[in-house]
Amino acid sequence: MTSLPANKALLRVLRGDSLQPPPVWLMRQAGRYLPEYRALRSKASGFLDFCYTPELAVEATLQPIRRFGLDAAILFSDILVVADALGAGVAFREGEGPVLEPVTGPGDIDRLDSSRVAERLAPVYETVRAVRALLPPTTALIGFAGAPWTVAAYMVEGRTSRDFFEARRWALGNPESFRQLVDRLVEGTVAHLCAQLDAGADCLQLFESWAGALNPATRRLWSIEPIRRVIEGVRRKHPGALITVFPRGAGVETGLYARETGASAIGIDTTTPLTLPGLPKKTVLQGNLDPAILVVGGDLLDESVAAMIRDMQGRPYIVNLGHGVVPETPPEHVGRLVELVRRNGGG
Ligand code: 1CP
Repeated sequence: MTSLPANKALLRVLRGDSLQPPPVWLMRQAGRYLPEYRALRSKASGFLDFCYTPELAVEATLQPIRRFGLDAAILFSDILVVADALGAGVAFREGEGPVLEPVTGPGDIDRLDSSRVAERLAPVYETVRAVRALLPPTTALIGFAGAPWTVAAYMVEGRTSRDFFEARRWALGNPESFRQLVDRLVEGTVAHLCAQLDAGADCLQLFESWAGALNPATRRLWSIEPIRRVIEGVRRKHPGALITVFPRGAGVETGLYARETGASAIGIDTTTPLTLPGLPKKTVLQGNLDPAILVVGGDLLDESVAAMIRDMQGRPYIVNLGHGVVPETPPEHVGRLVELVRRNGGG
């Protein structure tokens, strides 16, 4: 038996309730800052093998929940599994990050097959089902995917990049063929997200980590519009699906994602104030503690958490970082953050 969603603080807030204390989870809450993660990681050869081995991925998902009692678990996986399932040949190299067979033009798009994404990612859904069965009834399970632009940017570049120049050049110079790449990604992403909901994920997050690489015109065309289509596609099969969008680097245009994508909530990044003008009052917000503050800890952490909660009082709000937990983070500081949220938020 699954528990009633009403028991889960995160889902109540995603539906528009304002809760005291607010729910708290952290982007990249699983990972190298935890000694138990490093021990587990050494059991798989490649990072993707790790993601595709349910036994290991389940354990990585649960580690931060056991240690900190967060309000949500996020599936342990990566945004690039969709690129891998499309046939982009993804590998992760130690210390270098992801390496992909670059998609360099229309010819390469033809070999990307979006119709078999959910079939190829079956081990990921097995992980979702197993985590679902093991989580406490009050802990939500978040499924996720990269937004089409961010995943396309890695596929075109073939690796990470400071500014994703090749992807931008293609999107600007040959929008017709770039649209075909984005269309495949929209289809593959919808299939992947629906399969996670089918397997028992309570809600979803779309990571648009490279929204900041676009200009206002291309942001509308290649970020906002594809995200809108992904959300519409998911809700065609799962009406009312709760979907958070994290448009990192969208700056003053962050509010457009709230108004134009159909998102249930918006993740605010570290560089953008939670009180940004132009964010509709009823928008559910998530964020945005600087991950470096979580590394530093001490009074700075205490004061920053208190200030976020004070600023968001009376609004539907989810405590999180403004980007992922970094490996330098002392685990005790995460424990302290959770304690502060429960104490400040409750008082
Ligand atoms: O061996 C390792 O431990 C590798 C480090 C690692 C981890 C822990 C990578 C490689 N991915 C992950 C897991 C991961 N990635 C999760 C798991 C759940 C959790 O949050 O705990 C999630 C949600 C992601 C999402 C992800 N992957 C994003 C979006 C969020 C963000 O950070 O902006 C992106 C951009 C990636 C790509 C990626 N995965 C890994 C690396 C090194 C990179 C490249 C990052 C870059 O371009 O700088």
